[in-house]
Amino acid sequence: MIRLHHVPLARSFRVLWLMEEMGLEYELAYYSIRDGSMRAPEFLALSPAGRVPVLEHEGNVWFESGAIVQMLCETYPQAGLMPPPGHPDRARFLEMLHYAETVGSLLENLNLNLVFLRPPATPSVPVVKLLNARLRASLAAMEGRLTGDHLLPSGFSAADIMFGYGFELARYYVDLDQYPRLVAYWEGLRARAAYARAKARDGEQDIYARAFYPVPEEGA
Ligand SMILES: N[C@@H](CCC(=O)N[C@@H](CS)C(=O)NCC(=O)O)C(=O)O
Repeated sequence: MIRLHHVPLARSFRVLWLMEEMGLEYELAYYSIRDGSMRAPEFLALSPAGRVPVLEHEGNVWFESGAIVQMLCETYPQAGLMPPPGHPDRARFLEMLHYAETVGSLLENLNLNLVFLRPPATPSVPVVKLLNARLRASLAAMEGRLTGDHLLPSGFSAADIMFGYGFELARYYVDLDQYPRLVAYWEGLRARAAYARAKARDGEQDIYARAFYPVPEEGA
């Protein structure tokens, strides 16, 4: 039995997409970040920080998207979505798996400031400016490095799922037209049949109410 604990459009989408790429059969348990369900004792027993994704897999419980992605790639090596130890792309694969969370943590902090903070609390403009600049710099660095259709010279891998997911969400905070290579790369990923199948099961997101969240004006 495989069950993914999932919030639409959250990092659990990485695992959903990977499982579609692998052709696995799985159930989804849906949550919302907004309704307190992720602070219920039953959920905290699965996920110590009350976060998604959590994957129940054949009697084991795994959390942290990067770890789950790596575990699935190791459990199903026939899917060929991870260069094994000793492969020339192995180091780059691991770098990208974790770089995806450098981007993910910036997005998360922008979300906290601009999406989840409730009045009378107001976002810190200097902090949001800094987060936005760091997000742009982390994407620009990848724009400069990308040389082909995928992050690894050997082709599509789970690293594209980890990083590509974050690139899609960056559109809420930065103008993606600044990164034409990454946009072309992302268009290629979105065209994958498994991505479309994952999107069909993702569910209605209730995180973002707007299409774009600019850096607020000082004193606004
Ligand atoms: N590094 C963790 C981060 C997980 C995480 O923060 N997930 C978010 C959704 S994208 C979450 O569950 N947030 C709920 C909360 O912060 O209360 C991972 O990659 O799995």
